[in-house]
Amino acid sequence: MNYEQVRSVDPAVADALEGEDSRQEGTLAMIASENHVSKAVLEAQGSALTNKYAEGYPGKRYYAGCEYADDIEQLAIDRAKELWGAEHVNVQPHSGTQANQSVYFATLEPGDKILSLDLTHGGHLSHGHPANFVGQFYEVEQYEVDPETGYIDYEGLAEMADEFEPDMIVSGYSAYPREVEWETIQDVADDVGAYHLADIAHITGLVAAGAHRSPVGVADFVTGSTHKTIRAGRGGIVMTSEEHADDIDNAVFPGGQGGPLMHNIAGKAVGFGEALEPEFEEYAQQVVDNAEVLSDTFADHGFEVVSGGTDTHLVLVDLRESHPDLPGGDAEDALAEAGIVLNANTVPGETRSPFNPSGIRAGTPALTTRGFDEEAIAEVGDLIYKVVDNHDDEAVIAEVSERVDELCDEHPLYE
Ligand code: DSN
Repeated sequence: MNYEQVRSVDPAVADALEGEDSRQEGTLAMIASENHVSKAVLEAQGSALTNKYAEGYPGKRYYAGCEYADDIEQLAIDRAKELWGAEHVNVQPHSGTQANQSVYFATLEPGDKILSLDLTHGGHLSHGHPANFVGQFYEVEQYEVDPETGYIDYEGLAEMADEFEPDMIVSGYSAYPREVEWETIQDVADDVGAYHLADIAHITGLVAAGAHRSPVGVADFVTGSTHKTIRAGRGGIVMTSEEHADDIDNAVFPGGQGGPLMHNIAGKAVGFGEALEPEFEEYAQQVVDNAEVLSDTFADHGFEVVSGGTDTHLVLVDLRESHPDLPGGDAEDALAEAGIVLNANTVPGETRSPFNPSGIRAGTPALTTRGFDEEAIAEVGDLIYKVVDNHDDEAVIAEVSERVDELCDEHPLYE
């Protein structure tokens, strides 16, 4: 990117912006929630719409001058409906967490009960962690994955629901590598008279492309982020049926937010348009194929892969068996030194602190955007193992770093 204007008024920020561009170009982005949006999405997000207030919804705004904001928001809505097949879509949430907040606000009273997956088993802060508003405003109980298989313990979930009688069951996860049985969870919700929120933040793109089964039309509410696997402008989205449309719209605005971030909604519209092109299906399938190869490569080296593999875009490794003295945070640091950027993650049955947990999580969306295929991903898997296994050997880290530089050059970003 060219930051000529920024540089002329603010060299310090221009330096940091250029630094970030170089960092993204010269490292392997394997944080499972990240991706590289197109230049078109970047341009839309950087547009003059950042100047515009447009409280309300298309055709029903509280300010004048919203004709282009209306066009853009309606395009984002229409494209989202086509991508996910939803009856009603709200594209205004500033983030996935705020999308979730709007669903809780639309359906629950403070003190109502939420049943969701434990954070250390792959859940998300906004599903009920005590440090998040959800854990403080609502009564939360949490289900887990089966300790033997690493898959959601659907029977345990049903038993907990019978006993706890939740008002809301949350499915959809941040560090769960397997396909989710939305219908099974919906049946449990129906049995106990609870709403069902499916948070597909991580897998929006896989669901849109048919690479993961869809909860749209199954769960009462589906939320997501728009900048992860779907690769559109940054923010969140809520999908629901006509029945809940007004409640959700009122819960987003004025319930939880003021002016929508129209520049980000422009980025959503552009990214959704790109995802409607046939190539996006190939991209999403490649993301999943690459994750499977990464998982197999890890397993061949002796890493313990949680659940024994993946059906999605991410692989979760529990380091306790193969590298008992290496916490995930230390592995993350060594990998970052070699130019491989991923995150330490808690694992089911976590025994360490969340600040330096027992696992690492690796995702393939961003590398797949750069054109990494199965062969290239297998090599990345080898490099990750090499660094983890030699995390205190500077010579090995330097050698891997050189190879990472070459891989980045072979797969340029924003040519
Ligand atoms: N920060 C995201 C993730 O990494 O999973 C979730 O919000």
